[in-house]
Amino acid sequence: MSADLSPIDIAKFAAAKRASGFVEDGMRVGLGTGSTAAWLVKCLGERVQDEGLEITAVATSSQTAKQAQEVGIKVSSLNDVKWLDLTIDGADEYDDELNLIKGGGGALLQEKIVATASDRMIVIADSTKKVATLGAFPLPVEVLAFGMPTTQLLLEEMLNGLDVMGNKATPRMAGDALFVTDEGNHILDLHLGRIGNARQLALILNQVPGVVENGLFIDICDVIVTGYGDGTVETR
Ligand code: ABF
Repeated sequence: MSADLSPIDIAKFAAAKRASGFVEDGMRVGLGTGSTAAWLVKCLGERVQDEGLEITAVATSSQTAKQAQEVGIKVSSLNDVKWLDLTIDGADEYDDELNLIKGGGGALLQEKIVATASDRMIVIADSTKKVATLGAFPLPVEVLAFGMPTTQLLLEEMLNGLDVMGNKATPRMAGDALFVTDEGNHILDLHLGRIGNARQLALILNQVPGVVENGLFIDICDVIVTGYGDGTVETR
């Protein structure tokens, strides 16, 4: 690991390195998306090269699939593998109940399917991702392109009728250009500030016609591996 890494990168690498140790020979492993997950893929690639680790991986994005193949990891599809022993992925926020906001990288749909189709889900994150209450990070919601912008209006109407810690939701398109996911859907960012009842919101969001999935991961994560800028790691 080169000496000129920032403390955040040291933290991400440390978490990824520790989590890579949970992967055993012969496992079917879901590989996440994002910069922390990229460190994980790098670490697993080194184990493939150094110790002949043999795993079957299912990637949560085309970007992860490409990186995994480049480091010699066998990549398959969830349709072929059917179920996974372990998924390791990043997160944008996590709280004390291990509930997450994910999807800032635009891969939330595949990430949630893969994480749910796993015996265990491990999140790897730098310590800045820990929050008392979810919501400071804009909540990504994946919507069908077909329904836009009507779906956005329906979402705003539904959210404005909800008490999400008294914050007025201002859903808007991610970035300037319409962000299009691997599946051709769009991502809306909900700037809620604080989400008082994430469990309730996760259920309600998906009732809005045109919403495909949302970035609230409730009761999915089993273990959090947190990395710190000094290279130390905490697993819980
Ligand atoms: C992915 O990792 C996304 O769900 C999440 O948004 C992102 C976190 O990115 P990073 O690891 O780069 O902080 O799993």
